[in-house]
Amino acid sequence: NEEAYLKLSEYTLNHGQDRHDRTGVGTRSIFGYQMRFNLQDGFPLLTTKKVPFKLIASELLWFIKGDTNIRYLLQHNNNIWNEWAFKNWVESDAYTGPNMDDFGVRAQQDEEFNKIYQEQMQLFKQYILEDDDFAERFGHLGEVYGKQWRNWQSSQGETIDQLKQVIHDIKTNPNSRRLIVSAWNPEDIPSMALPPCHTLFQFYVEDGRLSCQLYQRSGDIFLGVPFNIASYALLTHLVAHECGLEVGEFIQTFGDAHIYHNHFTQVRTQLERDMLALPTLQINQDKQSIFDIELEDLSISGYEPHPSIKAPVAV
Ligand code: THF
Repeated sequence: NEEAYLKLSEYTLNHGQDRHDRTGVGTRSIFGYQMRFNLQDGFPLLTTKKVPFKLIASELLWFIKGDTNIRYLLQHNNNIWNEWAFKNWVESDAYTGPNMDDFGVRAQQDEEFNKIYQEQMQLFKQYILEDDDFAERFGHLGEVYGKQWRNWQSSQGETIDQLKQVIHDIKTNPNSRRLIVSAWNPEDIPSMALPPCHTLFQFYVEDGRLSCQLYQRSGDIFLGVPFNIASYALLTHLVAHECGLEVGEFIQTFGDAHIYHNHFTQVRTQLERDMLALPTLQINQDKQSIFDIELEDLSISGYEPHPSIKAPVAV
């Protein structure tokens, strides 16, 4: 389980190619890789560093609701998508503050600028939370996961609820080879803050166990991937719970998996640590449907990881 993740980190560090990337930070990258997590062995929340389960759960519930506005995330103290919405604001006519060009890279290199950036980000969060019009205008990330999972726009002007449909199909036709949800909508790519990294996932039912495989076109190994593993493991648990199935495996298949150049020291620190016992997930048994589950209905127990390791996120 966790070992598969540590092997990916180690392999990429030792055998990856250094490349330039869109964010300007630079990565070491490999192409084509697969990890398997047996969900019967425990919930795959990494123990070699602390991974914040509540942030993962609130992000997933946000997708499941079909929401694409960061306001819900901010209401749950979840800041992981702020930079992408912030970018829309500072690049718009409505923004009159100090110049924020290339803020992601500059905030890391220039302490003076970082202060100014933090101030603007604080303001941005406050406006999103307190001003409905502002949130409507700048809180949306475009047609991202929530939109494609729940409200895919068809050429006939209808919307397709892929998630509801796939759950229905798992219940009625578990042997189907078409249990797929796609977030990759070529028509919508230009309007997205960030084209979906989790391109497509497929379910598989065997012996009363539900497995899930994700095809991920791009993975930030140190920051994003630990979130992604836990997020899809949680999704698999929630869908299994609704369908009256046990959980099987989560399989994560990558296109470009990479470590950012400013994460190398952190990765090495993590690789020196010993793995600990995996936690277990509890879901409120009074709720059956994935669409009724709220943050309070989910908890993790037996999680005593090594301390968290801070790292800057590339925008
Ligand atoms: N962009 C990049 N460069 N990496 C990503 O992982 C990523 N995501 C989402 C969209 N774009 C991305 C955002 N997901 C963190 C975790 C997940 C994110 C973004 C940021 C992060 O900073 N995690 C910290 C803790 C954060 C906190 O406590 O607030 C950590 O230590 O894990 C891929 O989904």
